[in-house]
Amino acid sequence: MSVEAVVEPGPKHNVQASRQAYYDKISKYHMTPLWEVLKDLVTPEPKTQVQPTVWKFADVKRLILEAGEVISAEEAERRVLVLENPGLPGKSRITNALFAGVQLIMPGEIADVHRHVSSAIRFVLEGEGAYTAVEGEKSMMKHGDFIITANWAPHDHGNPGKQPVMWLDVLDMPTINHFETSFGEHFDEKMQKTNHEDGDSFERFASGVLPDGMPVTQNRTPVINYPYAKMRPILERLKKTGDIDKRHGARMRYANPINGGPVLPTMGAHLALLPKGFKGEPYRSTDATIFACAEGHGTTIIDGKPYEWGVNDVFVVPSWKRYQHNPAEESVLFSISDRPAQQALGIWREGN
Ligand code: GTQ
Repeated sequence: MSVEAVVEPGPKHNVQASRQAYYDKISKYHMTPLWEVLKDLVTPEPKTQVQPTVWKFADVKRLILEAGEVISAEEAERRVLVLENPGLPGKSRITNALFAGVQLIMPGEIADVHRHVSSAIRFVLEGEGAYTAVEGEKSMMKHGDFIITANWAPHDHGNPGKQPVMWLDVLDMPTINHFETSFGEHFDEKMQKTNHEDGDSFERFASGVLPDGMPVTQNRTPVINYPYAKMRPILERLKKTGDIDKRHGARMRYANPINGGPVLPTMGAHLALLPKGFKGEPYRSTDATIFACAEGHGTTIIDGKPYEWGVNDVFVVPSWKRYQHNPAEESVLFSISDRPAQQALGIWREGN
C-alpha cells in the first residue's frame, strides 16, 4: 500500500468520482469543464503536430511517373501525389493551414478547367512544354516559375509538349475548409479560351507601371506567372551588392505589384539565394514554412536535427521550430507559408 493511499484514501477518490459524475451530467446538456482542457487551449508557446520532413525528388519523380501508368490526368481530374505530413496522417496537409502535392501531366494530356475558393500556387520542378491557363492567360511552365491561381480563378493545365512535366502545388484548402467556405465548380468546356498571350500579366502589371485607373485595393496579385528567368537575375543583383540577410540569404518576397502586399491573402512566398559558404543564423516564426530547392544542395538544421536537400526536394519547417540553412554550394530556395493570413489577423510572430 502506498503512503499516499494511507494518508488520503477516500477524499481524493471521492473528489475525482464526484467531479466525473458532474462532468457526465453536464455533458448531456452539451457542456464541458474548461478547467480540464485550458492548458491545451492556451499554451505558453505554439504546439504543433507538424513534423520536419523532406520529400526527395528522386522518390517523388519515380512514384508520380508510376501514377502516370495507373490513371490518366483526365480520369484523376488532377493527378497529384499529396505530400502528407507524417504528423498529420489522413489529413491531406503538409502544415495545419496548407496542402501540398506534386502534379504530373504527361505529353498530350489535359487537366480540365475548373475553379474553387481555394487559392493555388505552382512551383515548377521538372520538364518543359506544359502550360497552366489562368483567367484567359496561357502560361508555359519552366523550372522555377511561380504561378498563381487566385480564389475563384478558372484554371486548366495541358501538355502539348514531349516531356512529362511535374510541379509543386500548394493550396490553402485546409484553411478554406477550417472556415467551412469551400465552393468549387466545373465548366462545360474542357479548356479555357485564352485571350491573353503568354507573359501578358507580368509585362502589364510588374513593370513599374499600371493600367491607368486600376483600383489599388485588390488583395491578390494580377500577375499569373513570376518566371524564374526574370527572378534569378534579381537574386544575383542582391548578392553582388551584399544585400544578404544573415538568416535568409539574398531573399526577395513575391509581391502584388498593385499594393506591395503578398501575392495572395492566404499565402506568401519568397525566393532566396544562399551564397557559397553561407552559414545561416537561427530563425523561427509562427508560419510553418514549405521550402523547395530550385538550385544547389545543402542542409537545414530544424529543431536541432539536420535535413538534407537537393534540387527539387521539398521540405517543411513546423511553426516556431528554430532552423538554420547551411548550403553546400550556392543554392536557391523557394518558400511559401500562410504568413499573410497570420499577419492580417495580427497573430504572426518571429524570433531567433
Ligand atoms: O491544379 O487545380 O494539387 O484543384 C489540388 C487541387 C491541384 C489544380 C491540386 C486542385 C489542383
